[in-house]
Amino acid sequence: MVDVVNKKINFNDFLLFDGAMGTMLQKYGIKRGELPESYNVLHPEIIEKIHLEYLGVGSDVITTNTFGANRYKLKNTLYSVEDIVGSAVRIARSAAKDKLVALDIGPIGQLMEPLGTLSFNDAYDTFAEQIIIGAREGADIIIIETMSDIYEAKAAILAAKENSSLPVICTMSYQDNGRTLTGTDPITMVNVIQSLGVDALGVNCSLGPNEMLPIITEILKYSSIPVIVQPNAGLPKLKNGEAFYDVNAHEFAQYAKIMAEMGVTILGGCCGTTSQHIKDISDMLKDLKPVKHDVKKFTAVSSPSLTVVLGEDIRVIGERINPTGKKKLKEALKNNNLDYILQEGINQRDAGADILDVNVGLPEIDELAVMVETIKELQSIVNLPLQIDSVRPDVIEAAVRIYNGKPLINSVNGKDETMESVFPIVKKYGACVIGLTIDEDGIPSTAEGRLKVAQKIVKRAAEYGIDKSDIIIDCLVLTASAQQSEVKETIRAVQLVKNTLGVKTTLGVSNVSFGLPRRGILNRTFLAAALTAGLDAPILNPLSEDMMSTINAFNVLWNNDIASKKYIDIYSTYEGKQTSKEITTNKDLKSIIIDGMKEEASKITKELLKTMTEMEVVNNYLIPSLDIVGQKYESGEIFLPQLLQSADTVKKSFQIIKERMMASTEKKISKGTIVLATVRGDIHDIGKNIVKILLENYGFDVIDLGKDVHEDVVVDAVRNGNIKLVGLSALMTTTVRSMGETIKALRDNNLDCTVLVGGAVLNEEYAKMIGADYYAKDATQTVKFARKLFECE
Ligand code: THG
Repeated sequence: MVDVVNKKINFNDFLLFDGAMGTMLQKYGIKRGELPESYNVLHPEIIEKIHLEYLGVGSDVITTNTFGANRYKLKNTLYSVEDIVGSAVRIARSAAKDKLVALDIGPIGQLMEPLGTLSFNDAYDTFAEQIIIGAREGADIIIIETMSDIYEAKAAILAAKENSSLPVICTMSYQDNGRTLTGTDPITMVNVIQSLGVDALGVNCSLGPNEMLPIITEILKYSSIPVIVQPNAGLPKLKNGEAFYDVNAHEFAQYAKIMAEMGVTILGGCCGTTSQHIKDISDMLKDLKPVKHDVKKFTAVSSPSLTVVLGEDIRVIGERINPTGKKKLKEALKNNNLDYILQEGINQRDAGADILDVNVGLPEIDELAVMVETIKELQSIVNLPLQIDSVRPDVIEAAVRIYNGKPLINSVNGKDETMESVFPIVKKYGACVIGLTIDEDGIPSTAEGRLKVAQKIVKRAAEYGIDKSDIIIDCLVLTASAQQSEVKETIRAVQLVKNTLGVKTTLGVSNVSFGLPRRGILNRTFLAAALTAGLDAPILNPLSEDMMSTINAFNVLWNNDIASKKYIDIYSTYEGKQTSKEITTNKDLKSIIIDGMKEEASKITKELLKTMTEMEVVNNYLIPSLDIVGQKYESGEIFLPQLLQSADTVKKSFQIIKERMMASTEKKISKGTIVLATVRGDIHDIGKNIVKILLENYGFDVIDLGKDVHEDVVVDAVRNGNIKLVGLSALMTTTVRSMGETIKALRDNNLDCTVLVGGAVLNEEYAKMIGADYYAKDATQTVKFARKLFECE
């Protein structure tokens, strides 16, 4: 019988994890290409020995050997998830005795939609399978680690919480620019992941302890739950074809001490760390007490790479994705014309909105399906946090579940029934929520009455475990035409609620003017008054110049815009803005590509081909737009998701162009053919796949040999295709050597091709050493190089 007692874990004290599994397995002779997880079945005694070694030097928690034990990574192996996870947990469980076993959950190894093909639900099912087995076999903790996509992390956390009652820890891996691969920064990670109800969060892998310090500093500023750090033993170096890490145990423990003094309470090691590293930390911790880090609660919503904090600046919530009074939008919703909605989102973003309200409630459509579709599409195009606006709890839940980030729910109110149905969703999915000051008795006519409702909402929310920092109160704007005497009561209420409850506030500003002429005049005047009362996040039409300029002016007059800098920037050379309608209809292919509007791209490309040749479209539109996107990516203005979205949009144009060319002449559009392969022994092909997408969208033909490719296969492909450029990738420290062997095979066969290499553990120096011609540090570099090579021919 397995011991399935759920141990109490004391997160108030230090908790010491173990170090690397892979590094220890190498010590015990694992070979390149061997699946580390297969050792659970083939050599359980070695896995047990490693666990015992870590326990022997003071680990409180050992981590199961299940990093890659998911159905995708095990697909073409002899092993099932059941075998690998089941045996791993049983080995750890019996080794651990009264110490803790953490079920290790690593990334699936596929790109999530819309970057790749893995859907949110598939990711969830994949994780759920691992978690159910792990929990059944007696794991004490679930550790979701090395996540670089926060969407995948969310799927894993939901799977853990819905399929077990175990504590959940989640760590993400950062690049040296302080963000994860898909662009998440520390505040966003904390805001999203902490809200999903994990027990601890932090950083692991990719970086050494020194490089992690600035990221840890940021995380500690925002996290009100325990923070965990598991660094690599430095940055990878290469010697004799193998990667190694050179921060020794003593030095590693010194860093761990610094981290503990900063407020980190859970420590351990990732790649390159051994039992010696853990021993030194264990010894070091004996003289230390956990340090409480002070965290100020904050109110913020997040997209995957942008967190909007309320209260620091006036934050604009764009109201335009709402069919009320909008004939065209109603039509678009009925005809399932998502492009129209996406364009509304883009226009509002470009006009300066910080958050977008999304309301698709029309009686004649399937609101739930349309909402989910709209959220999916919108979040792939517009990098702003979204506000989910519906009166139906089922619609709200479906939307916040698939939302990538921390959303704002619009709304709950003081009615018992509404609170009972919406608060559980707010809590479970870690959202912010707008609380309307209305209840069973209607909208109180006085400010004091509305405060009472707001107090009731905050109190009831607390019973569900929702902090008031996640509540934004809306004191409700009445229309001047119908309830003139109560308009100023709303302004008074904003002030009263803010001062009494200390919550952030919002108002649907444009409500004030319904039924009166020249609504803009009333809207902007009311807005100014509400801002002086302390309104934090007005819901308004950002395309209205009057509204946005009122906010800019307010920020000068209220001393928010220091030295009027922003105001002067905007207005010193200002010559009036285009109106919204012009923005919408004059879209050219370049901005469509930069915005990533896939469907529009096909349409406009067809238009352009009426007056231009195929190559003119490619050279005047497609390539220059991709260049702009590439520059934005390099400068950190956009991140991988946006880069790939634009690349995909170009693909749509290319399809049209290719079809056209096939139909007309024999002319080839291909700019050259490139062979890509992930080298022998390595099954991590995300990097190679990203490169492939980009190359294809620049007009190159790609022969993708796949992953774990033997050097002979590469040689054959290059010879048969008379290939001039080969791209090789390897991610693992154990497989970079295959890269050298592949290059050697190409050279030995006298093939006249240029070889470009890339991968996480590589660098310029090593690339030279193994005889590669070029090292590409990311996908855009590969494209740059390919263009140079082929355009010079
Ligand atoms: N509080 C909260 N949410 C809200 C409101 C609120 N959501 C809805 C609404 N009020 C805020 N949103 C809008 C959206 C559109 C308009 C007003 C408020 C509007 N539409 C024009 C009309 O109806 O004539 C059409 C404008 C156009 O075509 O551009 O005015 O108070 N929490």
